[in-house]
Amino acid sequence: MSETITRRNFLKSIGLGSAMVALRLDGLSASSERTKPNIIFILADDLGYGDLGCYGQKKILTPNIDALAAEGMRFTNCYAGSTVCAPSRSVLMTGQHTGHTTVRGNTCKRGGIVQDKRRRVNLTDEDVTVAHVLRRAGYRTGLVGKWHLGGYDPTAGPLDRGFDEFYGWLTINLATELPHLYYPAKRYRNRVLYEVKGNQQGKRGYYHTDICTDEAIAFIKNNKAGPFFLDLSYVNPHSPYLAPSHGAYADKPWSKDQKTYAAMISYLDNCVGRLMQTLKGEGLEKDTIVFFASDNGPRSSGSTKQTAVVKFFDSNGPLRGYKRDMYEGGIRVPMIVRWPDKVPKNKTDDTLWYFADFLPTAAAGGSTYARKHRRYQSSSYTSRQKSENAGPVSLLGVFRARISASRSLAQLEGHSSQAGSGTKTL
Ligand SMILES: [Ca+2]
Repeated sequence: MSETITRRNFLKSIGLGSAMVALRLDGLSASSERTKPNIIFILADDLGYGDLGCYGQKKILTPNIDALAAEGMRFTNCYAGSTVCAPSRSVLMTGQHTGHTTVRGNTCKRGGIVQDKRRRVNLTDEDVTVAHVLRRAGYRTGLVGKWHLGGYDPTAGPLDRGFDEFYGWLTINLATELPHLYYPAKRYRNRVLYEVKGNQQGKRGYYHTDICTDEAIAFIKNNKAGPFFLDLSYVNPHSPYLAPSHGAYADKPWSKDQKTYAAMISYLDNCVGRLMQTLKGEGLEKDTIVFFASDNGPRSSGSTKQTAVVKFFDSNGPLRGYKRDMYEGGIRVPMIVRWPDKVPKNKTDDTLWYFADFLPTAAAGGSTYARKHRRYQSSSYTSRQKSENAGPVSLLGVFRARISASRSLAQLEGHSSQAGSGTKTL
């Protein structure tokens, strides 16, 4: 008989069930007033491994995300939770693989709620999310954008699953929501569904990516005393292809869909730039870990036009397959981590890890978590390296190892530079 992990057991096991919550992230100096860094996880939707300049993209401009990579670590072997949206996000939120996490597909065959001929399940009261863990550790937790883990259950939204604040949308209703995904008439602000200015009566005045960015910036400013956890879940470049303009691609000899797809990614990139400017402006840069990833590979199914677009841009890079395919192109995703002075700059790293490792990394409770629950968890980069089933673990050790290696290298280079300058004095 397998043991069931309850939320209470889980929190108890990682030391959060008691009043003495001592969780902290390593890496900050003892003299620092802030012992818990802010955490921002930026998630793109259906962005391919090859869609960013820093991952080899030649046609689409992504200078701001490339700058994140130049200022941090770019991982080449990071895997999403699954090949489609909902289960990938469920893995990210719960730290459990798709054999154990509750939401294992965008739709399901039993359980859950049926609506519009689709059956969906939701994260349950028993599920523990990274937001639960960080909130118990003193973090203000916010989700901006796409949730997709509520099924059709209105009582399973982000505010019911560990988040203090929510600005966005719940579950796709394909018939009514998808055509309006990028210019929504209504969005949630916490539990209130409000009318979005500029998008009433079919008008297209306020692009969804701008809405998300504005809400994210407001969340950062309102919570700058920290610590905060912001899950910023954009929908670019998920279909339907829709952008405010074709921008830098207007005069390219491309199809309309190709121009729009490129513009959607560059628009996302611009919003990431706005977000980073906010962090700098508020003096939060060094105290904030920024993750950037995609929830699965580039979309090719749906129409031959979509396939033509992602093939044109080589959106899966050197990998085989696309979204929904259990091949590398469906599940291996861009992953950048930026944390000044705590992860090295401009470092490409082939460490093997995946979305389930985010929870223990964020909580720095990985070792305890893995030890207690290894039988429930998949193998992780550590277990693959050590050939044992250790379960998801914190990546902080990888960050520390790489930064110390970089410092050693810098010291060596500095030493040889000094030696070099010394030999020049004739
Ligand atoms: Ca997706």
